[in-house]
Amino acid sequence: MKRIPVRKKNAVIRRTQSKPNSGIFIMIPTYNEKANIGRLIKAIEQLKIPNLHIVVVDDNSPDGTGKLLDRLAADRPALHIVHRKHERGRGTAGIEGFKYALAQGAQMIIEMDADFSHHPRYLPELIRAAEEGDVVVGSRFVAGGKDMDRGFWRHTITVGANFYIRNVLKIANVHDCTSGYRLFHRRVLEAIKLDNTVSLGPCIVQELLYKATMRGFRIREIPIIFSDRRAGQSSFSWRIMLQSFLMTLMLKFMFSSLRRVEIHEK
Ligand SMILES: Nc1nc2c(ncn2[C@@H]2O[C@H](COP(=O)(O)OP(=O)(O)OP(=O)(O)O)[C@@H](O)[C@H]2O)c(=O)[nH]1
Ligand SMILES: [Mg+2]
Repeated sequence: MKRIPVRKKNAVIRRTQSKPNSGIFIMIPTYNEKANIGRLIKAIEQLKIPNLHIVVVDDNSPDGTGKLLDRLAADRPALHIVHRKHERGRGTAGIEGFKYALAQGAQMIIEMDADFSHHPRYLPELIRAAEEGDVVVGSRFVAGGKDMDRGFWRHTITVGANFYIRNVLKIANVHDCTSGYRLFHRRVLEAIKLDNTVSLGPCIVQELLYKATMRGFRIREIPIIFSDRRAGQSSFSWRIMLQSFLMTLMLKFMFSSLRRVEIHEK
């Protein structure tokens, strides 16, 4: 299958010349994940999930993740790479990946991190649970889930952040609001209007969850054991934490008037 580079603003997208399909897309944002991403892609392939595509959005990682991805994609028609040359940020990268998957005709889109904190062994269960929910969250804080190996401070920050977000944004029915391991049905991402998102960084996780609940979509949680990144440098910083804290207030301020409408089928 011939690969054509498509230029879109600052992004160079490599995609296959195939008709849009109706499968499942896994969207993985990467920044300096050379030590993880190849192994993750192979681990996902071993699950042999039918009609599965992977789209990786790389922000010109200095460690050469992008070049590695191009090599991997050369003989994998179901692996799509979006290279962003000048933009940076977990938030906007994720949105770019979602938009790419929607344009390809994806019916379900799963987002996950590249560093094995989100283990691929949970993918089949996420997909199964999608029969009962519009969004399925891989959750550390339901029975059977766990936040493992993360050290006292990271764990405490995660628990505190969840308490804060659940209460400020009033999404008490979701136990793990900061989990970026999730499945969305296509209809959810279409309703959320991805072009109107405001989060640049990791706060995008809360923003999409908040907007999905405000629009009445059904959220399901399945337990996952989250472990610390397998390789590479942690990107956590106090600045990111403060940004997320303030962004949560801003989300409340900006979007609390979104109507809670029941738009899911059933
Ligand atoms: N494209 C893109 N991906 C990013 C960016 N920042 C982080 N990511 C990716 O987003 C996912 C989550 O980021 P992580 O660095 O794992 O964040 P974290 O889990 O809170 O913290 P650590 O695992 O301790 O680093 C990973 O796959 C990252 O490679 C970015 O600026 N651009
Ligand atoms: Mg991580």
